[in-house]
Amino acid sequence: AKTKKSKASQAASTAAAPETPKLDKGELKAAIVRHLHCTLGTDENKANNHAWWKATCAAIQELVLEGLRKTQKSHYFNDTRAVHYFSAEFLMGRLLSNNMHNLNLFETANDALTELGISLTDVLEEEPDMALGNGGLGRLAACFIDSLATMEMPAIGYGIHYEHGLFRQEIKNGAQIERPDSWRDYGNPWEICRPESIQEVSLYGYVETKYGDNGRIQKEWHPGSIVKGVPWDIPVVGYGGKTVNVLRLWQSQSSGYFNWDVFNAGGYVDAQVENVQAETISKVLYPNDETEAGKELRLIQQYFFCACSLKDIIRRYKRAHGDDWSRFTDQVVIQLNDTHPAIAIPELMRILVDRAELDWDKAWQICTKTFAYTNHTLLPEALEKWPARMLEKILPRHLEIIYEINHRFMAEVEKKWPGDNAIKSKLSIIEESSEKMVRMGNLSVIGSFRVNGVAEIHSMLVKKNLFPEFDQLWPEKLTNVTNGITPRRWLKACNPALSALIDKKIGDQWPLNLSQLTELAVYADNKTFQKQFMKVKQDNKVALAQTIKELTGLTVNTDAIFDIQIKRLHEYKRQHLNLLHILALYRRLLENPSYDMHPRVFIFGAKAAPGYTLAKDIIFAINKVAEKINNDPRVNTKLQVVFLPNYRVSLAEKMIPAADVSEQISTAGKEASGTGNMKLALNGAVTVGTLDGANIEIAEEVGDDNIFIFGLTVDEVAELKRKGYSPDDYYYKNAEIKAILDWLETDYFTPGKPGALASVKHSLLSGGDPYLCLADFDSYSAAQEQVDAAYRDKTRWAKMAIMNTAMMGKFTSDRSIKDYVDRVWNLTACIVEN
Ligand code: T68
Repeated sequence: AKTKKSKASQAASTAAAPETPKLDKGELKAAIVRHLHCTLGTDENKANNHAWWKATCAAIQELVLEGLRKTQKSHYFNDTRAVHYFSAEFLMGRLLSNNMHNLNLFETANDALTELGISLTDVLEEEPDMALGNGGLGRLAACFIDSLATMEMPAIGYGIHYEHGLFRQEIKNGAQIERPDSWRDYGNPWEICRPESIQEVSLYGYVETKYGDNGRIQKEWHPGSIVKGVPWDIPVVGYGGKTVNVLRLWQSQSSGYFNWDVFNAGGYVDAQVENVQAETISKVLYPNDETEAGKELRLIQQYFFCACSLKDIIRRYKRAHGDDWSRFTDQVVIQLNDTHPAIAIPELMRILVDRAELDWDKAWQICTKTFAYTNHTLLPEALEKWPARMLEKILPRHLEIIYEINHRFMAEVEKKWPGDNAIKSKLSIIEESSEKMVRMGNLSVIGSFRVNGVAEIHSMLVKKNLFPEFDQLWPEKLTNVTNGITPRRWLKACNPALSALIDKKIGDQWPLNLSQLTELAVYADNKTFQKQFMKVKQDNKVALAQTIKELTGLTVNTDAIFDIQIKRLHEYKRQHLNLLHILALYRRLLENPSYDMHPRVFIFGAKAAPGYTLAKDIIFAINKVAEKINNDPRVNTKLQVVFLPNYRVSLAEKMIPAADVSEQISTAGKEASGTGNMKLALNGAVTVGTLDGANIEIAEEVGDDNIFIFGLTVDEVAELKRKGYSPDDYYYKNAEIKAILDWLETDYFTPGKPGALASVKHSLLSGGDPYLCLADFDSYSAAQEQVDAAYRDKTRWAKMAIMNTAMMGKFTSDRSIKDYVDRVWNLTACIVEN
């Protein structure tokens, strides 16, 4: 195996090791009991696990808030430059276990609760996930703010305080049902309301053009409605507990400009309508990942949190620098997590030009030194565009500003490519289709000083296919920052047994310097270490089997290969390719009962966007096939299929440590990066994957012997599409594919209901198989045979698993943050004294 170390993987965090805990067991016990009494009004005899959870959170929060106060004081006195991470999503998961780990209080808390007769594990299970995000993009934001605090960087996350996060998924008769998520119903012990920092946001109305004394044209926006933004702060504790940053989430509220006319006419109830409308803004997270719904409320959500956040930033800046804007870009950098917060660009221009009365060029200079933009997708259906008419109605002044930005930019394009109208129409922020549209991607590139993709290949494709002319115009602007994950949550906290084993071998500093894991590589062939490593994996599998039993009633074989695919359900992620292979195995076993394979349990977790019919059909198909196979005694000793409902961060934490195989099988060129691939490999799962996103960089790190790569490459995909891809060719030429697809149309899996799974088949034939499942099927199936052979060689497999853990150093989010700090944000750490 390669032992090459990438430059990036040598990134060392600036943070120091966690110190001795700030509380001993006795003090923590006393604090928990005190909160049980004085915060919750109950006592040790009456308290249930939920009360114990709240009391424990409150005890921990005391220390968190002390750290927060010191951090804010330190940032204030040092007048630090800070990054402001704007994201419509933060997928935080649970906070208690994480905060205890980062404060080095986990063991102490465990002992304290044990002495009180309470199980910490049970207490942790009481915490609802903070699921304010859809998937990878939202979880990336959560990992990044963890790393920023750990590395003692002045940073603040800005987002939306959704009342309902991503829906809770139930499976009824095999189908996905969406239920509302109510994560705050019984209170959230972590968040702090800051009424002193409420902001007001304008919407609708019209723009008045006036002439100032100097003859200058002045624009005044007369809003039609005003809403309040109430900030809720969630402390973000760095590992070691020194820096505690905040995640500030805005909740919308009626501005209280009561509709008195209606009220006086006796319409007390009707007058509340306005309140309801205002409060709707932060009611619910849109559950669509990778598609743009174009809904008015979504645009209002985006503007709402950007406007609140900018006001908040400017208020803080003015407190230190008054009306002198000359230092703004020294103090403030704003990272746009995809285009969702792109409306912040014209909003800052509006503030600078209309309010601060800076001239346009000066304002634009400030703006383009403030923003940087991360692109997370190349899928055309995910690139945000807003109808100009919608913008005009909601944000009339912003539309004017966007036109002005575009007008000036078009002049630049004319200089570079004189007379080239094709390039102009491609680069324009305005798309002149039947309905005029505003392209938020173009706006983001034009308004930012740096633009990054999230894995090497993705950034290359951003330059080559998505924004090639922008790259020619500004060769320095487009760059790459490969994603990462926090090893604190995704190894130390979620896999305590493996963490303890690693500590014993290489010491306990790896959570801060993940490259140290390479020191495990020398033990990859060591029989004793292999045994210890695989024993941990086995125990984790037994624990997951227990969870599977509780959630589905199914007893799985823990000697089988645990083969896991966990991610949002999407055609491009190809859960249905996995399903086709499962069907192939099923057929082979039926045709040949002695078909030679190691027992395997295929485990899925996935939510489908509620309006994405085919994605829901694929979930239904997986569940129906699972039901049939699991109840078929002819095969179920070798083959089992599990669909775990309601996949989310806390469930991922239970599944990932138990995985033998990690399925990363997107069509090459479609998955920007992936981050689940990193989490699974870090926990010793071996990847079956395409040359897509970060899989490529994972393969570089672990070496070809420790990963199963299959399928068409990006270039081969392009070539096949260019030549004209016809799935029928594969259907008619490959008897196994034909048999499987035809099987799906019978009533074999849905007795009495033939055709219930037909949509999956049709998407792959008449539907054109847009993601090339059939083209990649044979290669995938061959890779799976190699997996089977490798697993049966126990020594070989143990070595592969160890090498995966050992070589994941590059993928710590600390390294990603270091890349952003060096190449985009230009920040310096601010050491917070204890
Ligand atoms: C993901 N994107 C990428 N989008 O798919 C994944 N989209 O490859 C990458 O690793 C990850 O971002 C982090 O960079 C998403 O998760 C969304 O969730 C989303 C949500 C709303 C609208 C569009």
